[in-house]
Amino acid sequence: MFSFTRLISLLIVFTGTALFTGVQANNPVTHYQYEIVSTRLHDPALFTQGLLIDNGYFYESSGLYGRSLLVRYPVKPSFAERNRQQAGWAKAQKIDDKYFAEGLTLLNDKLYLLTWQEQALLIFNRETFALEQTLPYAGQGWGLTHHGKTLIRTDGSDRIYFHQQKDFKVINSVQVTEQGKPVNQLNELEFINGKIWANIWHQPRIVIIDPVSGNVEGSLDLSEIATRHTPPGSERVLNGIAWDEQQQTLWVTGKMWPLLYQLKITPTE
Ligand code: DDQ
Ligand code: CA
Repeated sequence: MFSFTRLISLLIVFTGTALFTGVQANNPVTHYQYEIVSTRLHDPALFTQGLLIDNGYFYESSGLYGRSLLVRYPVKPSFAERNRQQAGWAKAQKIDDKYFAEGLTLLNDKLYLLTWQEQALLIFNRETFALEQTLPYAGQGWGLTHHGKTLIRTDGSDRIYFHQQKDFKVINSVQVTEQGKPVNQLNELEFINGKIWANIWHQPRIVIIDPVSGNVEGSLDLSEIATRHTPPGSERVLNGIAWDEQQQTLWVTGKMWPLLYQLKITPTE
């Protein structure tokens, strides 16, 4: 016999599930718009992987086997650089040929650099760029940023991994979904005001992710800028997001792009 209480509990379970999936599917995505505040020359030799700003300087990692690099250059170009109309580096460090450099972040006085398939995290002195430590990890390395002492990594999938700083052990991970659907190929990252901003490989778009739920809360369409620099089918894709804390603007570039763009971001009405 079907008891009344059993019927009621089934009803509660069903409505609960329906409500839950309903909420997931309706999670609204805020669309952001941008205004180009300025541009800066970017060395088109750089196969941009990681990008960040600290104390008036860009720090950038450049990929590919046999030519990976770590570079630093001022956000405001020098007079000489402007005059010669070509981008220059203030400091550069060649990465060992066996590595394909990927995501980059700066925490305290160390630069943390991921490698694509080599399962090695390289830790450099921020001033001298001397390699100080190498730590192992499992899986691929794509994007890297941090929040406090927690390092945040992508691996080209729909997951974001949280690592503790001292030994790079994974402490947590979250799946990224947009209106309930997984978002794959997450690449370069930037932690801005409590949210994770990520660009997606081969897409001219940045998503804004809640680090706790993995839910995509915002989206920034950069196709107008990307089409200027990405020929169809090429690897010269949008990659590189850096937050300018002083100016409250977002800098973006791409692999082998000749420019960096400084953007003022606002939600669309
Ligand atoms: N990843 O950075 C997305 C993880 C890997 C990119 C690999 C692209 C290699 C293509 C080589 C093209 C040479 C210009
Ligand atoms: Ca970044």
